[in-house]
Amino acid sequence: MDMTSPPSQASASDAAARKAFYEAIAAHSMTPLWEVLHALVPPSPSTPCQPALWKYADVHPYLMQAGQLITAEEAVRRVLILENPALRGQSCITQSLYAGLQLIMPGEVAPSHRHTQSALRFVVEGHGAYTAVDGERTQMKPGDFIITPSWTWHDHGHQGHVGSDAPVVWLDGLDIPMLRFFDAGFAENGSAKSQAVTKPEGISTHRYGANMLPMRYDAPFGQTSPIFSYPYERTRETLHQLETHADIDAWDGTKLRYVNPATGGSPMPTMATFMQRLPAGFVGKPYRQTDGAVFSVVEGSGTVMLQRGEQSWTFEFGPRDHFVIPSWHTAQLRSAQGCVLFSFSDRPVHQALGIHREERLS
Ligand code: GTQ
Repeated sequence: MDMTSPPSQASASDAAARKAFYEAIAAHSMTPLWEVLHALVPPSPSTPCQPALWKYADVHPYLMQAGQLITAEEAVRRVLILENPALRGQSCITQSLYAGLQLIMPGEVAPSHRHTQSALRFVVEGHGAYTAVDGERTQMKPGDFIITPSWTWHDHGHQGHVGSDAPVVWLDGLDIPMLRFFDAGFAENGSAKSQAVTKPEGISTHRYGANMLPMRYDAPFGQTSPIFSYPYERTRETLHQLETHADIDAWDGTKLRYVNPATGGSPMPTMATFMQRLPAGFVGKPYRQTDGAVFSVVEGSGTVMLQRGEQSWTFEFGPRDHFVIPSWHTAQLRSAQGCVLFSFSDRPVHQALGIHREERLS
C-alpha cells in the first residue's frame, strides 16, 4: 500500500467490524495507525499555519491603548501577541515560534525575570529604552537586534522623556512554543525590579564583537552568542555597501545572517535571524523552505506573493509591518522602491536535526 494514501474502501460488514474494534481498543487508550498514517507522514509539509500580515497602522493604535490600560510593571511584559489566525489561542505565530510587540513608556520598568525560553528583540520604533542582560545594559534603537539568552536575568526600562520618540516598541521573538512542546519551561522572578548594573555599557561588544575573542573563551551564554546587541547602524551600512558593490541574489536580494562570532552558527540555538535589502525594482524568484519565518519591515516597501497548493496571498508591506511565511509556502519578494527586511525562523533546529530543506525555483 502507498504509505501516504488512506486505506482502501472496506465492505460494509468490514467497516462495521473495524468500527467496533476501534471502539474496543479506544477504551484502552489505543488507536489504529492505518487510519492516520497518511496525515502523520505527509508527502510534503502540511502546516496548519496561515500566511498573515499585520499592518502597523492597524496595530499601533491598539498598542497605544494597551499603554493606557495597564502599566508595564503590572503587565510584567506589556505585549500584544501576534497570533497566527489559524492557531488562535495558542500564543504562537508558527507552530514553533512566538512573536509579539512590546511597548514601554518613559519612566516604566518591565521587571527582572529569567526563563529557559530564548528571546530576541527587534526594535521597531522609538528612542530612550534599554534592555539589561546579566548586569549589562544596552540602548535600544530602531533596527537593532538584541538577544536575551536562555536563563539570563533581564529587565527592560525607559529613561527617556515624554514626546514623539517616547513610546518604544519592539518585536519579541521567542521559542516559547518549542519549549512548551518539550515541556522544558522554567522561570523565576528577580528579587529587585531592575537588576544591578555591574558592567559598563558596550563591554560585550568590545570583548566579543571586534572579530576577536578572549584567549580563554568562556562562552558566557553557552551556545548563545556572547554579543547581545547587533546595532542597525552597522547592519545598514554593510547591506548598503554590498548592494552597491556586490552581486545581488535573484531570490533574496542582499541577505545576511546574524552569527554567533564564537561559532559561526546562529545567534541562538533555536532561532536564526536575518537582514536583507531588496534594491529598487527588485522582482525576486520564488523559493520555499521548511522553516516558517517572521518578518519585520525596517525601511521601504514591497510585496510578498505566497502560494501553497491552490491558495495564494499577496501582501503589500511598508515600514514596521509584520508578516509570516509558513513552512513550505512558495514566496516571492518584490520591491519597486527598495526595502530592508529583518526576519527570524527556527532554521537552526531544522539544521541540527538534518531536516532543513530549501528549494529555489525559477
Ligand atoms: O521580555 O521577557 O513577549 O518573557 C514574552 C515573554 C517577552 C520578555 C515576551 C517574555 C518576554
